[in-house]
Amino acid sequence: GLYDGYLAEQWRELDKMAKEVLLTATPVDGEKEAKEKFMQDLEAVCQKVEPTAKLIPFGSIVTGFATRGSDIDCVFTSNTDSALQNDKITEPETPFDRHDELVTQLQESGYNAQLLTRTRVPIIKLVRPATPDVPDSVSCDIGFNNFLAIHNTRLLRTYAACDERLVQMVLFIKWWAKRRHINSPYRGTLSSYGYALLIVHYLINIAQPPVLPNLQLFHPPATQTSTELQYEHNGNVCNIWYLKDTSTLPRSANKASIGELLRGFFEYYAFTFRWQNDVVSIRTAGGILTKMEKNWCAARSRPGGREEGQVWEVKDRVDVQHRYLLAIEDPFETTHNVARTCTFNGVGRIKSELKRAMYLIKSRDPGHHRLRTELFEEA
Ligand code: 3AT
Ligand code: MG
Repeated sequence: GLYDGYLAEQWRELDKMAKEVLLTATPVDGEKEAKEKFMQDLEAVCQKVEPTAKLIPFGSIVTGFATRGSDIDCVFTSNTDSALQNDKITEPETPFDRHDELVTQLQESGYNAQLLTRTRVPIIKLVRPATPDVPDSVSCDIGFNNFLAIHNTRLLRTYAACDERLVQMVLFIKWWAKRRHINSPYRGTLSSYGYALLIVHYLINIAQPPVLPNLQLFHPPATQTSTELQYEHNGNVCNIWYLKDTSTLPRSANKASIGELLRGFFEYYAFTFRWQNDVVSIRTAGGILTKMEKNWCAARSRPGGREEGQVWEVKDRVDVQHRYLLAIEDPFETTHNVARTCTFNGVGRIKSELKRAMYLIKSRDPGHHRLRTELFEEA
């Protein structure tokens, strides 16, 4: 009917835009190789300090979610026994602690390297300057104990291999979120990793028929060794199993275009997802848990003064503080809220950006001029 025609028109416009965005957002030719070369050179310098040093990449350079100029994330490992062997990654028994020596060596080798020690764990930050072939300067973070990130990166990479629409959605949403300034965990909004999890949840549980299967719900074969099932991190045992060989899975029965899926994504998070109560949990059947059942809201009796910027709700005659305003459970470290960086104002901005996007998508301006010019307008 009329409404179907109206919807189809919105999908078509978004689809056209998505193609344009993918052209601009995709890294330039040779960018991935240049980033890998940069890491190899760094690794060689690290080996001057610690001969067994290896840099293991994670994040968007591995998942394929990298946009133009996006950063390089890697983790330093120095113990060959604990290094990456096949699919096994374990934390080193004696963590590397000569960070200062390493930074000095990097600086002497000509890198502009800095040790950040005020962070929860030490991080070395470097920048690969722009070159004629790769015109964006690229920053690089070397971490020392975020081995779990290697696992969650591989989970996302495996999802990306299931259906190419995941990468396309992530690139579009990241490009939009960056332009609208709602992709800065240090400034109260959500990391790229958080957006990727929101999209994975949408594609597993909300899009019908599903675009992605839930890889964490397949049963592990009896032959799996314990290092492939569990990983101990910060004293928590994480269940890290997921289906890794997806070659025998059937293709998704969902044939929706990117435009249709993007519209569905915006509509779901702008109007259907219950931000107050729900936790996005991609490992769980259905994809949603509640803050109550995860104990992600602290029940307190009504205190004298409320902290500013907190949301309270009266339940069973006590005030319930929503400790996490936006809740996205990490797929492996289930006590970790990936969206814990989001402040009250940050969540408000994300929500209003989602609604704004929906409003623009639905606007019936001829040729959708407003959609084209305003959706990606620098906020
Ligand atoms: P960019 O291309 O850098 O924007 P990305 O996919 O590399 O996107 P991030 O740089 O945000 O994403 O994160 C890199 C990886 O670090 C992704 C994930 O393995 C890990 N990570 C990031 N944020 C979190 C978090 N809040 N909790 C757990 N792991 C995280
Ligand atoms: Mg990154």
